[in-house]
Amino acid sequence: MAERNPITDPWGARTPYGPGERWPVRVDTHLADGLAEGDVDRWVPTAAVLHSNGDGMEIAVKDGRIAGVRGRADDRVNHGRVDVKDLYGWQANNAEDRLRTPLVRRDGVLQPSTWDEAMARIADHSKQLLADQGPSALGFYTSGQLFAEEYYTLAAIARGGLGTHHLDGNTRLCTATAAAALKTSFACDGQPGSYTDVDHADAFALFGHNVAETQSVLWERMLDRLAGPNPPALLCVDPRTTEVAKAATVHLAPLPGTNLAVMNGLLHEILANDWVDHDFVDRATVGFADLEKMVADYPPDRVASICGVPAEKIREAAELLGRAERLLCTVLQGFYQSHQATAAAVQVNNVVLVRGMLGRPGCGVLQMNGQPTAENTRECGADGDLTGFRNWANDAHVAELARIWNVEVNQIPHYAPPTHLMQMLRYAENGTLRFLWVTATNPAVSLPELSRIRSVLRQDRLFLVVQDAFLTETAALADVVLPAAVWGEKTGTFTNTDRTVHLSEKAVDPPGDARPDLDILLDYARRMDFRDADGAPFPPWHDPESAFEAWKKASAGRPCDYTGLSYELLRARGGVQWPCNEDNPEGTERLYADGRFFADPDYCESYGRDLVTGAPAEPAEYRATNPEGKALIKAAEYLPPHETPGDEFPFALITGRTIYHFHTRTKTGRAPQLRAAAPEVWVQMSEADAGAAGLHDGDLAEVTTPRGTVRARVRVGDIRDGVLFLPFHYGYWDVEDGGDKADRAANELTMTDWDPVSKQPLFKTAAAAVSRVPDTGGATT
Ligand SMILES: Nc1nc2c(c(=O)[nH]1)N[C@H]1C(S)=C(S)[C@@H](COP(=O)(O)OP(=O)(O)OC[C@H]3O[C@@H](n4cnc5c(=O)[nH]c(N)nc54)[C@H](O)[C@@H]3O)O[C@H]1N2
Ligand SMILES: Nc1nc2c(c(=O)[nH]1)N[C@H]1C(S)=C(S)[C@@H](COP(=O)(O)OP(=O)(O)OC[C@H]3O[C@@H](n4cnc5c(=O)[nH]c(N)nc54)[C@H](O)[C@@H]3O)O[C@H]1N2
Ligand SMILES: [Mo]
Repeated sequence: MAERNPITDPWGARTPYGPGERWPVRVDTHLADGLAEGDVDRWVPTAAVLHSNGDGMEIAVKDGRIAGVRGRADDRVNHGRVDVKDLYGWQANNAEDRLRTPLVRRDGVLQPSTWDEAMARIADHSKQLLADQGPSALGFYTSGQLFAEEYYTLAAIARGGLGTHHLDGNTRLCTATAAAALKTSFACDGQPGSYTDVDHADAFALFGHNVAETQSVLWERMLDRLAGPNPPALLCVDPRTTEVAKAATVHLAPLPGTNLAVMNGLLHEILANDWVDHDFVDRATVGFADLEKMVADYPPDRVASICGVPAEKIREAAELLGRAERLLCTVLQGFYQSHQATAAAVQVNNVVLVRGMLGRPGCGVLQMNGQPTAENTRECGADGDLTGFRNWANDAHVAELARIWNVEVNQIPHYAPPTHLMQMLRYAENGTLRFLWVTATNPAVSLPELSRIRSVLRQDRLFLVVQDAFLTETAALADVVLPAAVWGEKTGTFTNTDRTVHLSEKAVDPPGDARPDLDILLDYARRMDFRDADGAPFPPWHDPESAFEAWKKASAGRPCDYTGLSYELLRARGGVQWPCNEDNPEGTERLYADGRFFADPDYCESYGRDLVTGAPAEPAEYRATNPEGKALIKAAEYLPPHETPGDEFPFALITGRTIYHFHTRTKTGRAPQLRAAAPEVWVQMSEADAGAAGLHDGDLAEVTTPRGTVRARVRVGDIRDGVLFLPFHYGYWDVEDGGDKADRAANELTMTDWDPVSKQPLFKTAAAAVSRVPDTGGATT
């Protein structure tokens, strides 16, 4: 058989299996041209970093450089398979244009410097601001792509060292809604389910989740079930006819911005047909009566007119959900990046709760993560969360963390909920935030309304530090640029969507003077001379393993308990699911298997928020409604988005991903195979809409919203009428000619608006117009 070309055949050959069987192994490998497995000097264990699936891999090292990757056959997540981006993406590590020295801005120009000069500038500036304005002048914007050890260190520095409330992650753009939905329904973050549920389910339901392109190995697992005996039913909810939709038993293609109405309609049918596990609902939940009352207003006919989906399809979808015996639901950006994001994602939890689909093999919900290490940003508290899934509104939890850090409790700011990113940007815009340190994210491409973002980041009065492997669009605006070691060049742990923790070992040295993020952060802490209550240097750890040991202590007794793990154990065992502690030495496959939750008022991470306004619930209110710590069923009414299609902007614009690129392409754009597979931005539209606009495949079109314009080649088909789709991967770092590439970042078009509960910005709700750019038809770029 000819060898597979992963670009043209990204999911490879099927290895079918039946319910309850073990998913067969298939090991995928890609090595540098001409290299054979036998030539490799060393194989170094790690896991995938270009999505959240956590696929176990090994890095091939040849002559001190990364020279390929191979899947780990024994890994619980992927059974040897490797996503196409991971097969090729490692080449970015070896790119010629890696940052090799720090850069500082002198006379308006970024110029090479020493580490000492760069770090001294940062520390001096910090000290000055602390003295003049206090800690609220300083903020940190981090990632879902560092390691747990690094987030824990950043949280300790920002909250325990400096005492600023302004620390958030790009998880705000990514999985803030996953966390918010889990906190709403279970009073705590953490995925109930496990990837092995795919092996047992008799129905999959994917809500705004294009798993085929965004977690392709998980899709391979699903495809292998679909190709095997007794295949599961599949529901897809997505306005595009994705690969998932093509394989689906039922495909609902709602108008963007109507997810909550769809969900209320599905729940209306599930309740009306009494496909309800009343025993489970009575025993394990509170709030069912509110849901009953709410969804009574959403009969399929009404929902059909809101969502532009036939009422009959809604009934079919509800029946699929209602009759399943082992139902696995997943949710991702089609829900999270829309308005009413948390409210809609919570209704998926409600489907699972009313159907009693928790804690058994094949049953559950994965409120998906996107980035490889987003789970750790949340656990460690490097976003708006309090370290260890503690509760900001519970003073005893803040005090406990202060004890662990040995700092005064008032050193940790907790007078208000922590500042979310969109608010930090507002403070920077207003001039109260004067220092922003960005690690491992590229906001000048990935945030909404880029013209505004550029004007905020470019201000003279804002001291901008950017820590990255490349001179990104954001780094180009910085006052100081710090060259970072990345995956493969440093050691640390990270946790995927289904709570599987992997150790990722250093395989090669970073290029030039680049340093691991952990070392850079600890260097800053020493220069700032942070001290604990006894005058000892804070944080006290000094390398990845000592940071991990410290993090374990902070996680002890919390839902994400890591105390049973160690580097040694992870080396020996590969991926292990938390909680892993004395009670669960092997790790934990499924949460809530015993119908018990982390929801006790004294223990829970969150008291919840109002789903429509986002107002936080009072502790007393929570205690009164949920004294026994059950799961919470919360209902919400549908409201239309703020910006809807109209005369001038008649289309709903959505944005998202292709299988070949990761985000702003800093890695995948530097891998020749991936770059060639998707070299330029495009706009997807339906046959009918293209016809009406006089547009054909390959024509150059202009997509306009009230914020800006993007030029993109037209791709016709596989999307519902009235909707335009743009991939958001294409920034400007590699634009050589101005030409028609000058306007190509999707986020020139998106708006400054967010979900009131999770504060996640809306990347999938905007009104747009499209028109043909004259005399440019035909030729594709
Ligand atoms: N290839 C690749 N894989 C990735 C990434 C990547 O950049 N490239 N990034 C990783 C990260 S960080 C993330 S967060 C995940 C994201 O993974 P996904 O969420 O699967 O990806 P998206 O393409 O953002 O959006 C998913 C789907 O939402 C649909 N959608 C848009 N609007 C709506 C709506 O109003 N309702 C519904 N129901 N659906 C809608 C889109 O048509 C799209 O198919 O992918 C991860 N994996
Ligand atoms: N329109 C639109 N916009 C979106 C989305 C969408 O669907 N539509 N999705 C949103 C989502 S879900 C996400 S997650 C964001 C992603 O947005 P970004 O986080 O901005 O995307 P990346 O390109 O992954 O940027 C990560 C940066 O970190 C660097 N990096 C990688 N590893 C390391 C490391 O170990 N250390 C350091 N210091 N740097 C490192 C990379 O070189 C890269 O520049 O985009 C969001 N923006
Ligand atoms: Mo993401």
